[in-house]
Amino acid sequence: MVFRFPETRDVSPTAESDYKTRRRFLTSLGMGTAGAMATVATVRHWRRPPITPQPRIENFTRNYTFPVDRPLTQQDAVLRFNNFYEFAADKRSVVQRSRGFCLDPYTLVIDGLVKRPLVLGLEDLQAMQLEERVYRFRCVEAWAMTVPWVGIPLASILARAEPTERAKYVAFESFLDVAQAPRQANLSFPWPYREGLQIEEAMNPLAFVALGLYGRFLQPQNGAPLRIVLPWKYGFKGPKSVVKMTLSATRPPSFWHTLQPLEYGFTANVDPAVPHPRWSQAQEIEIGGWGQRRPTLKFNGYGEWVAHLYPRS
Ligand SMILES: Nc1nc2c(c(=O)[nH]1)N[C@H]1C(S)=C(S)[C@@H](COP(=O)(O)O)O[C@H]1N2
Ligand SMILES: [Mo]
Repeated sequence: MVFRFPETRDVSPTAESDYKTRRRFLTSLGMGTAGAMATVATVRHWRRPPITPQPRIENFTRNYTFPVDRPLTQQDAVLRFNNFYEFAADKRSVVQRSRGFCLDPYTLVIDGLVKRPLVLGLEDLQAMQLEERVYRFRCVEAWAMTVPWVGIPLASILARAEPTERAKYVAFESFLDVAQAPRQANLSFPWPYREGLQIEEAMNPLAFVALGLYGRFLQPQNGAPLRIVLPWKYGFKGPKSVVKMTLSATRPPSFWHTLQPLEYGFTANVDPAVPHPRWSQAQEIEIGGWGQRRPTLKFNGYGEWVAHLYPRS
Protein backbone atom coordinates (compact mmCIF):
# COMPACT_ATOMS: atom_id res chain seq x y z
CA MET A 1 0.00 0.00 0.00
CA VAL A 2 0.87 3.59 -0.33
CA PHE A 3 1.29 4.93 3.17
CA ARG A 4 4.52 3.76 4.73
CA PHE A 5 4.08 4.04 8.46
CA PRO A 6 5.45 5.57 10.47
CA GLU A 7 6.06 8.37 8.01
CA THR A 8 6.29 10.39 11.16
CA ARG A 9 9.79 9.09 11.81
CA ASP A 10 10.75 11.22 8.87
CA VAL A 11 8.66 14.15 10.06
CA SER A 12 10.67 15.64 12.81
CA PRO A 13 12.78 17.45 13.29
CA THR A 14 11.94 19.36 10.13
CA ALA A 15 14.62 20.49 7.77
CA GLU A 16 14.82 23.80 9.64
CA SER A 17 15.37 22.39 13.09
CA ASP A 18 17.45 19.60 11.58
CA TYR A 19 19.77 22.21 10.22
CA LYS A 20 20.02 24.02 13.53
CA THR A 21 20.64 20.79 15.41
CA ARG A 22 23.32 19.77 13.01
CA ARG A 23 25.01 23.13 13.25
CA ARG A 24 25.04 22.94 17.03
CA PHE A 25 26.36 19.42 16.82
CA LEU A 26 29.14 20.38 14.44
CA THR A 27 30.04 23.37 16.57
CA SER A 28 30.22 21.23 19.67
CA LEU A 29 32.63 18.93 17.86
CA GLY A 30 34.82 21.92 17.02
CA MET A 31 33.84 21.56 13.37
CA GLY A 32 31.91 24.77 13.03
CA THR A 33 34.15 25.87 10.18
CA ALA A 34 33.14 27.65 7.03
CA GLY A 35 33.64 24.40 5.12
CA ALA A 36 31.33 22.39 7.29
CA MET A 37 28.81 25.19 7.22
CA ALA A 38 28.91 25.33 3.43
CA THR A 39 28.26 21.60 3.25
CA VAL A 40 25.35 21.86 5.62
CA ALA A 41 24.03 24.87 3.74
CA THR A 42 24.23 22.98 0.45
CA VAL A 43 22.41 19.99 1.85
CA ARG A 44 19.86 22.34 3.31
CA HIS A 45 19.41 24.08 -0.01
CA TRP A 46 18.99 20.81 -1.84
CA ARG A 47 16.32 19.72 0.57
CA ARG A 48 14.56 23.06 0.59
CA PRO A 49 13.75 24.52 -2.82
CA PRO A 50 12.73 28.19 -2.56
CA ILE A 51 9.04 28.99 -2.24
CA THR A 52 7.63 32.19 -3.71
CA PRO A 53 5.18 33.67 -1.20
CA GLN A 54 1.59 33.98 -2.40
CA PRO A 55 -0.13 37.38 -2.17
CA ARG A 56 -1.49 38.42 1.19
CA ILE A 57 -5.24 38.16 1.74
CA GLU A 58 -6.35 41.68 2.55
CA ASN A 59 -9.76 41.41 4.16
CA PHE A 60 -10.66 38.78 6.69
CA THR A 61 -12.04 38.72 10.19
CA ARG A 62 -10.69 36.50 12.95
CA ASN A 63 -13.09 33.86 14.14
CA TYR A 64 -11.69 32.30 17.29
CA THR A 65 -14.89 30.51 18.28
CA PHE A 66 -13.02 27.23 18.21
CA PRO A 67 -10.15 27.52 20.67
CA VAL A 68 -6.82 25.76 20.18
CA ASP A 69 -4.54 25.07 23.12
CA ARG A 70 -1.27 24.68 21.24
CA PRO A 71 1.07 26.89 19.24
CA LEU A 72 0.82 27.25 15.47
CA THR A 73 2.97 24.88 13.47
CA GLN A 74 5.96 26.52 11.79
CA GLN A 75 4.68 27.76 8.47
CA ASP A 76 7.67 26.31 6.68
CA ALA A 77 6.79 22.79 7.78
CA VAL A 78 3.22 23.20 6.54
CA LEU A 79 4.48 24.40 3.15
CA ARG A 80 7.08 21.66 2.70
CA PHE A 81 5.58 18.47 4.07
CA ASN A 82 2.53 17.53 2.05
CA ASN A 83 0.21 14.78 0.99
CA PHE A 84 -0.92 15.46 -2.56
CA TYR A 85 -0.92 12.22 -4.51
CA GLU A 86 -1.56 13.88 -7.84
CA PHE A 87 2.00 15.24 -7.64
CA ALA A 88 4.09 12.83 -5.58
CA ALA A 89 3.84 9.96 -3.15
CA ASP A 90 6.77 11.35 -1.19
CA LYS A 91 5.74 14.20 1.08
CA ARG A 92 8.92 16.20 0.66
CA SER A 93 8.69 16.15 -3.14
CA VAL A 94 5.21 17.61 -3.45
CA VAL A 95 6.38 21.19 -3.11
CA GLN A 96 8.77 20.78 -6.04
CA ARG A 97 6.45 18.70 -8.25
CA SER A 98 3.47 20.99 -7.82
CA ARG A 99 5.40 24.18 -8.42
CA GLY A 100 3.57 26.39 -10.91
CA PHE A 101 0.41 24.28 -10.72
CA CYS A 102 -2.49 26.59 -11.53
CA LEU A 103 -6.13 26.07 -12.47
CA ASP A 104 -6.83 28.97 -14.81
CA PRO A 105 -9.55 29.91 -15.41
CA TYR A 106 -10.74 28.44 -12.14
CA THR A 107 -14.39 27.70 -11.51
CA LEU A 108 -16.18 25.92 -8.70
CA VAL A 109 -19.31 24.12 -9.90
CA ILE A 110 -22.09 23.36 -7.41
CA ASP A 111 -24.71 21.06 -8.88
CA GLY A 112 -26.88 18.00 -8.25
CA LEU A 113 -29.83 18.24 -5.89
CA VAL A 114 -29.90 22.04 -5.65
CA LYS A 115 -32.46 24.66 -6.64
CA ARG A 116 -29.83 27.00 -8.06
CA PRO A 117 -26.89 25.24 -9.73
CA LEU A 118 -23.90 27.57 -9.57
CA VAL A 119 -20.61 28.24 -11.26
CA LEU A 120 -18.47 30.43 -9.02
CA GLY A 121 -15.26 32.11 -10.08
CA LEU A 122 -12.41 32.87 -7.75
CA GLU A 123 -13.52 36.51 -7.57
CA ASP A 124 -17.00 35.40 -6.41
CA LEU A 125 -15.45 33.34 -3.63
CA GLN A 126 -12.96 36.00 -2.61
CA ALA A 127 -15.78 38.53 -2.43
CA MET A 128 -17.53 36.48 0.26
CA GLN A 129 -16.89 37.24 3.94
CA LEU A 130 -13.52 35.64 4.63
CA GLU A 131 -12.50 34.59 8.12
CA GLU A 132 -9.44 33.17 9.79
CA ARG A 133 -9.72 30.06 11.94
CA VAL A 134 -6.95 28.23 13.73
CA TYR A 135 -7.62 24.50 13.57
CA ARG A 136 -5.79 21.42 14.65
CA PHE A 137 -5.23 19.05 11.72
CA ARG A 138 -4.68 15.31 12.02
CA CYS A 139 -3.51 13.06 9.18
CA VAL A 140 -4.48 9.38 9.34
CA GLU A 141 -0.72 8.66 9.30
CA ALA A 142 -0.47 10.08 12.85
CA TRP A 143 1.18 13.41 12.10
CA ALA A 144 -0.53 16.59 13.16
CA MET A 145 -0.30 20.33 12.71
CA THR A 146 -2.01 23.52 13.87
CA VAL A 147 -2.83 25.90 11.06
CA PRO A 148 -4.44 29.35 10.66
CA TRP A 149 -6.71 28.89 7.63
CA VAL A 150 -8.44 31.74 5.85
CA GLY A 151 -11.68 30.96 4.08
CA ILE A 152 -15.43 30.52 4.17
CA PRO A 153 -17.74 28.18 6.10
CA LEU A 154 -18.74 25.33 3.78
CA ALA A 155 -22.40 25.85 4.78
CA SER A 156 -22.33 29.44 3.44
CA ILE A 157 -21.13 28.29 0.03
CA LEU A 158 -23.60 25.41 -0.19
CA ALA A 159 -26.48 27.65 0.94
CA ARG A 160 -25.98 29.83 -2.14
CA ALA A 161 -27.00 26.87 -4.31
CA GLU A 162 -30.03 26.05 -2.13
CA PRO A 163 -29.82 22.28 -1.61
CA THR A 164 -33.17 20.49 -1.94
CA GLU A 165 -34.78 18.29 0.72
CA ARG A 166 -33.57 15.19 -1.09
CA ALA A 167 -29.89 16.11 -0.73
CA LYS A 168 -28.36 13.74 1.84
CA TYR A 169 -24.68 13.93 0.85
CA VAL A 170 -22.16 16.30 -0.69
CA ALA A 171 -19.56 14.93 -3.09
CA PHE A 172 -16.32 16.85 -3.65
CA GLU A 173 -14.22 16.49 -6.76
CA SER A 174 -10.62 17.63 -7.17
CA PHE A 175 -9.16 18.80 -10.47
CA LEU A 176 -8.27 16.44 -13.31
CA ASP A 177 -5.40 17.63 -15.49
CA VAL A 178 -2.90 15.03 -16.62
CA ALA A 179 -0.76 17.68 -18.29
CA GLN A 180 -0.10 19.37 -14.95
CA ALA A 181 -0.28 16.25 -12.79
CA PRO A 182 1.24 13.35 -14.79
CA ARG A 183 0.52 10.90 -11.98
CA GLN A 184 -3.13 11.17 -12.99
CA ALA A 185 -2.21 9.09 -16.05
CA ASN A 186 -1.79 6.14 -13.68
CA LEU A 187 -5.19 4.53 -13.97
CA SER A 188 -4.71 2.23 -11.02
CA PHE A 189 -5.87 5.23 -8.99
CA PRO A 190 -9.50 6.38 -9.27
CA TRP A 191 -8.78 9.95 -10.42
CA PRO A 192 -9.90 12.58 -9.86
CA TYR A 193 -9.52 12.57 -6.07
CA ARG A 194 -13.01 12.52 -4.59
CA GLU A 195 -14.44 12.76 -1.13
CA GLY A 196 -17.83 13.12 0.44
CA LEU A 197 -19.78 14.04 3.55
CA GLN A 198 -23.25 13.57 4.91
CA ILE A 199 -25.18 16.81 4.52
CA GLU A 200 -25.35 17.35 8.32
CA GLU A 201 -21.54 17.11 8.46
CA ALA A 202 -21.15 19.55 5.59
CA MET A 203 -23.52 22.03 7.25
CA ASN A 204 -21.73 21.80 10.61
CA PRO A 205 -20.14 25.16 11.47
CA LEU A 206 -16.68 23.55 11.73
CA ALA A 207 -16.65 22.46 8.07
CA PHE A 208 -14.52 25.02 6.26
CA VAL A 209 -13.41 25.91 2.77
CA ALA A 210 -9.89 27.33 2.82
CA LEU A 211 -8.56 29.78 0.25
CA GLY A 212 -5.46 30.55 2.25
CA LEU A 213 -3.23 29.88 5.22
CA TYR A 214 -1.00 32.08 7.38
CA GLY A 215 -2.70 35.16 5.90
CA ARG A 216 -1.77 34.37 2.30
CA PHE A 217 -3.48 32.57 -0.57
CA LEU A 218 -2.89 28.80 -0.72
CA GLN A 219 0.28 27.49 -2.28
CA PRO A 220 -0.22 24.79 -4.96
CA GLN A 221 1.13 22.11 -2.61
CA ASN A 222 -1.53 22.94 0.00
CA GLY A 223 -4.42 22.68 -2.49
CA ALA A 224 -4.72 26.01 -4.30
CA PRO A 225 -6.99 27.65 -4.98
CA LEU A 226 -9.53 25.99 -2.71
CA ARG A 227 -9.58 23.02 -0.34
CA ILE A 228 -11.90 21.48 2.22
CA VAL A 229 -10.86 21.47 5.90
CA LEU A 230 -12.64 19.20 8.40
CA PRO A 231 -10.70 19.34 11.66
CA TRP A 232 -12.53 16.48 13.40
CA LYS A 233 -11.79 14.03 10.57
CA TYR A 234 -8.58 12.55 9.22
CA GLY A 235 -6.89 14.77 6.67
CA PHE A 236 -7.70 12.62 3.64
CA LYS A 237 -11.38 13.60 4.01
CA GLY A 238 -10.48 17.16 2.96
CA PRO A 239 -9.74 17.25 -0.77
CA LYS A 240 -7.42 19.86 -2.28
CA SER A 241 -7.89 21.92 -5.43
CA VAL A 242 -11.61 21.18 -5.50
CA VAL A 243 -13.50 22.10 -8.68
CA LYS A 244 -16.93 20.62 -8.00
CA MET A 245 -19.41 19.99 -5.21
CA THR A 246 -22.41 17.79 -6.03
CA LEU A 247 -25.38 17.35 -3.73
CA SER A 248 -26.77 13.81 -3.95
CA ALA A 249 -29.17 11.33 -2.39
CA THR A 250 -26.66 8.47 -2.33
CA ARG A 251 -23.26 8.12 -0.69
CA PRO A 252 -20.53 9.43 -2.98
CA PRO A 253 -17.21 7.67 -3.65
CA SER A 254 -14.10 8.44 -1.65
CA PHE A 255 -10.61 8.06 -3.15
CA TRP A 256 -8.90 6.19 -0.29
CA HIS A 257 -12.03 4.29 0.68
CA THR A 258 -12.28 3.01 -2.90
CA LEU A 259 -8.62 1.97 -2.90
CA GLN A 260 -8.49 0.43 0.59
CA PRO A 261 -11.98 0.09 2.12
CA LEU A 262 -10.69 -1.83 5.12
CA GLU A 263 -8.10 0.81 5.96
CA TYR A 264 -9.94 4.05 5.23
CA GLY A 265 -13.57 4.37 6.27
CA PHE A 266 -16.06 6.76 4.76
CA THR A 267 -16.70 8.62 8.02
CA ALA A 268 -13.06 8.69 9.17
CA ASN A 269 -13.49 10.69 12.37
CA VAL A 270 -10.32 11.06 14.43
CA ASP A 271 -10.51 8.43 17.19
CA PRO A 272 -7.62 7.28 19.38
CA ALA A 273 -9.49 4.07 20.25
CA VAL A 274 -9.79 2.85 16.65
CA PRO A 275 -6.38 1.82 15.33
CA HIS A 276 -5.57 1.84 11.66
CA PRO A 277 -5.12 -1.84 10.67
CA ARG A 278 -1.36 -1.21 10.43
CA TRP A 279 -0.68 1.25 13.26
CA SER A 280 -2.06 2.74 16.44
CA GLN A 281 -3.94 6.03 16.44
CA ALA A 282 -3.44 6.57 20.18
CA GLN A 283 -0.74 9.21 19.69
CA GLU A 284 0.30 11.81 17.18
CA ILE A 285 3.46 13.72 16.29
CA GLU A 286 3.51 17.42 15.53
CA ILE A 287 5.31 18.32 12.29
CA GLY A 288 7.82 21.14 12.46
CA GLY A 289 8.67 20.28 16.04
CA TRP A 290 11.07 18.03 17.86
CA GLY A 291 9.08 14.86 17.64
CA GLN A 292 6.91 15.42 20.68
CA ARG A 293 4.16 12.85 20.89
CA ARG A 294 0.77 13.77 22.24
CA PRO A 295 -2.28 11.68 22.94
CA THR A 296 -4.77 11.77 20.07
CA LEU A 297 -8.11 13.28 21.08
CA LYS A 298 -11.46 11.87 20.04
CA PHE A 299 -12.86 13.99 17.20
CA ASN A 300 -9.43 15.65 17.34
CA GLY A 301 -10.70 17.67 20.30
CA TYR A 302 -13.82 18.98 18.52
CA GLY A 303 -16.42 16.72 20.15
CA GLU A 304 -18.25 19.69 21.63
CA TRP A 305 -19.27 20.71 18.12
CA VAL A 306 -19.68 17.39 16.30
CA ALA A 307 -20.27 14.52 18.75
CA HIS A 308 -24.06 14.93 18.40
CA LEU A 309 -23.76 13.97 14.73
CA TYR A 310 -22.62 10.48 15.75
CA PRO A 311 -25.00 9.30 18.50
CA ARG A 312 -23.82 5.70 18.24
CA SER A 313 -20.09 6.33 18.57
N1 LIG B 1 -6.67 16.14 -4.17
C1 LIG B 1 -6.07 15.68 -3.06
N2 LIG B 1 -6.46 16.13 -1.86
C2 LIG B 1 -5.86 15.68 -0.73
C3 LIG B 1 -4.85 14.69 -0.78
C4 LIG B 1 -4.45 14.23 -2.07
O1 LIG B 1 -3.56 13.38 -2.22
N3 LIG B 1 -5.07 14.75 -3.19
N4 LIG B 1 -4.27 14.21 0.38
C5 LIG B 1 -5.06 14.37 1.61
C6 LIG B 1 -4.32 14.04 2.81
S1 LIG B 1 -4.05 12.40 3.12
C7 LIG B 1 -3.89 15.00 3.70
S2 LIG B 1 -3.18 14.59 5.18
C8 LIG B 1 -4.01 16.44 3.37
C9 LIG B 1 -2.63 17.06 3.43
O2 LIG B 1 -2.69 18.46 3.33
P1 LIG B 1 -1.34 19.34 3.43
O3 LIG B 1 -0.36 18.78 2.46
O4 LIG B 1 -1.74 20.74 3.11
O5 LIG B 1 -0.86 19.19 4.84
O6 LIG B 1 -4.59 16.67 2.09
C10 LIG B 1 -5.64 15.77 1.73
N5 LIG B 1 -6.25 16.19 0.48
MO1 LIG C 1 -3.42 12.27 5.33
